[in-house]
Amino acid sequence: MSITWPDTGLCDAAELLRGTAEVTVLAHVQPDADALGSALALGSALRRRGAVVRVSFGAPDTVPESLRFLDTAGLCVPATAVAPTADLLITADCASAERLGVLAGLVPATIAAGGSVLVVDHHVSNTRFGTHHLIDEHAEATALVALRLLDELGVALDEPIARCLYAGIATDTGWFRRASPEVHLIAARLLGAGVDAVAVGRALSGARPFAWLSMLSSVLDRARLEPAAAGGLGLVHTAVRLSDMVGVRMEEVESVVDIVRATAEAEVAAVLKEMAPGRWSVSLRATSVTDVAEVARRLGGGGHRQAAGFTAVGSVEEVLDRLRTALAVP
Ligand SMILES: [Mn+2]
Repeated sequence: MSITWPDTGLCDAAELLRGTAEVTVLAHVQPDADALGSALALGSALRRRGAVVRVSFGAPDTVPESLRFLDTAGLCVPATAVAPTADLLITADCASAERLGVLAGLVPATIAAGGSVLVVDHHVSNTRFGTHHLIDEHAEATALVALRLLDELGVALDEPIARCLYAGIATDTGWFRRASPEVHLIAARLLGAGVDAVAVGRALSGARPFAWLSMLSSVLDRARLEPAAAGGLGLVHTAVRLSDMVGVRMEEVESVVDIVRATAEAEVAAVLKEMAPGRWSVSLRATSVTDVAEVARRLGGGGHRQAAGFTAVGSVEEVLDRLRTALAVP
């Protein structure tokens, strides 16, 4: 049984940050730019205020190569080097404690030791697993929630912090395609702080190993369109097998869904990524009406309306069958 605390105001969250001397900031496992960027932006601001800061995530063991340009202050430490003694634990972009992977135990440990756990997030499915919660499910990115907190704290935006926030916002909005006018204004503010948008874009999605091309060639060749699936709106899917992943990074594997989702004849796109033999991490994307967060939830996962995921064990066909069934629920 878990206890849920009510949501915390911006003012109270900022107060929590002001009073901390040692803080651990965690992103979710397999961090993306929003999770790690938000964690590093908050961590950098707190380091500047004199706190001892560690930023980490449950897996992988090192910072994904394409995200290393975000950690200019060297705040990231391996999960094994996270001290259990911090008086404040902040989680960024984590909808549940399980998303912390091997570090999930830090939540009850911190609370048991009398510390606070501040959950900063934008997932509608957030389970409110901390002691304090700053969650805006309408925010396009956790980085936007983090920025509000930094503004409340009175932090001056320098380029490294602005870069982290910009990276999170840019990726979570599909390079501003799904960004509101307000978010464009925030992006302008971040660019005004010195962010090099071209360099961020190149680091995150424009600098891929040559092996990416042959991986794409195999994986896209196996893509299938099922017009009758998803209530007749269409499903397009493919799988990235372990044997396809030779010579590419996880970043390249994660990029496949952004190509597959462009299929006009399909409302829903699914990419099965083989994490271990027969163990799959599945990315789901929807174009308009389908709520893939709900579909993912039925399969034990979660996420957002248009971007969600779940994990599954079995053959590709078995996983797809479960997905077809979950998509068929009206
Ligand atoms: Mn996010």
